[in-house]
Amino acid sequence: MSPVQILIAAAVVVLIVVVAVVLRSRGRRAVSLPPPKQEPKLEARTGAEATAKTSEGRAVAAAAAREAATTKEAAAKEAAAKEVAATKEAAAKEAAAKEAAAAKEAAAKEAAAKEAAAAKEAAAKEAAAKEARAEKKRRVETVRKGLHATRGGLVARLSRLFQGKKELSAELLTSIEEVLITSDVGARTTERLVERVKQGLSGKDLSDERLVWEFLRDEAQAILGLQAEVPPMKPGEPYVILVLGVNGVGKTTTIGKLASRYNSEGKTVLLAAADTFRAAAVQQLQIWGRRVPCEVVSGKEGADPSSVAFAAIEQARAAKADVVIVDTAGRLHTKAPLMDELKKIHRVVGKAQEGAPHEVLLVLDANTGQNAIQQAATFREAVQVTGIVLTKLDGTAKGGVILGICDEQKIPVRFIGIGEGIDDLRPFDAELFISALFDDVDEVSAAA
Ligand SMILES: Nc1nc2c(ncn2[C@@H]2O[C@H](COP(=O)(O)OP(=O)(O)OP(=O)(O)O)[C@@H](O)[C@H]2O)c(=O)[nH]1
Ligand SMILES: [Mg+2]
Repeated sequence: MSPVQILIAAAVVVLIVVVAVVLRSRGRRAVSLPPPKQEPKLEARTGAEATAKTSEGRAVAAAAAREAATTKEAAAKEAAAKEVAATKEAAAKEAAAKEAAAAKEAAAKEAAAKEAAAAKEAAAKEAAAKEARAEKKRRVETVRKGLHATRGGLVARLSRLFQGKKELSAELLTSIEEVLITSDVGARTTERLVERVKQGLSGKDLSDERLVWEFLRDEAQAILGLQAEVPPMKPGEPYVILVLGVNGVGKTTTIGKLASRYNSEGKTVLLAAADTFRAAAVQQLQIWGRRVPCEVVSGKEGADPSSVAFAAIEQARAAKADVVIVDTAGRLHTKAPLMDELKKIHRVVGKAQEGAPHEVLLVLDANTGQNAIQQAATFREAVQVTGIVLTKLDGTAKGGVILGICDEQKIPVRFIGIGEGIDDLRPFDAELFISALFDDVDEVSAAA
């Protein structure tokens, strides 16, 4: 063999050996490894890879899908939550709106109800005020009728004086003084009033008559505005009124009218006939007792007037009567025994009932003018007079005396008598009296 052949042969041997070694090593690896997979063909391998890739992709896709699903779910959840929240919010809003609307409606209803109530109240008030005005007008009219003569006298004369006057002259002042004096206003009160007129109206334009009447009204109001202090009535205790006054002024008549007033207020009244000097006096009171009607307690003719008053109060206490009115004799007040007797009655009445007499009313006849002022002075020296009853104002032009009595004696007027009828006694109301006397002066001046 040629060296070349030898070389080739050697190379072949080496190759065989190498191949054998390689094969062996592969065979050994095949033992430790899982049965060798048959080397797939290229297309198969590519499929597997693709499969592997696909499963990976699927996993990824699945993951992605899962993620997507999760995201979707989350989104859905979020959306649902949002929707729920939105629904909730909408519901809340709707509820709030409903509530607000209901509240508004309720408020509107309440406001309307309030308004209606206020309107009703206002209407009721207005109606009451109207009625009160009408009632006041009626009362003023009644008193005005009663004061007809005084308006025709004092007021008409004053009115005539002021008519056409531009200023207050000395001559006008003298005329005013004369009218006041002759209307029984009283000397001292006249003097004071003229002085006030001088101060108040000097330098003023008197052609505006309203000014003059307003001034006179105010002055009269200041004099008559004394308030009577009347103690309150206590249930179960008789309220005792002692009635004084000279002969014929109207005591018994006033007592009858007063009893009727209290009776119509639902009070039980008892009259004490303590004028025991005349049988006719007792009978006159009994007639009133039947008219009212109320009980009359009397004693024997000539009995002690104090004992009759005492017995009447005892009877009233036993019978739980509300009011006892004591009639007294009216003999001339200038006789000392009468005043002593009145003091005694006053004392005894106080013993019969604590705090009695609750009122001591002095009855004065407006017709007696100046004399009435004098009577007031005399009676109040004997007993504490708490109020005046000025009677027969309906028949006199001298009603101006009321100014003198209040101004000089400082005793408040409690009632006025404006007629003989049972209803012709009015509680004295200064404002109403002044209105009845001075208002609508044109009427009196036209009538004068
Ligand atoms: N016009 C009018 N007459 C009245 C008024 N008050 C009383 N009289 C009348 O005056 C008269 C006398 O009244 P009386 O009540 O008897 O007087 P009195 O004070 O009791 O008299 P004596 O008991 O005698 O002291 C009677 O005719 C009454 O009708 C009144 O306000 N106006
Ligand atoms: Mg009498």
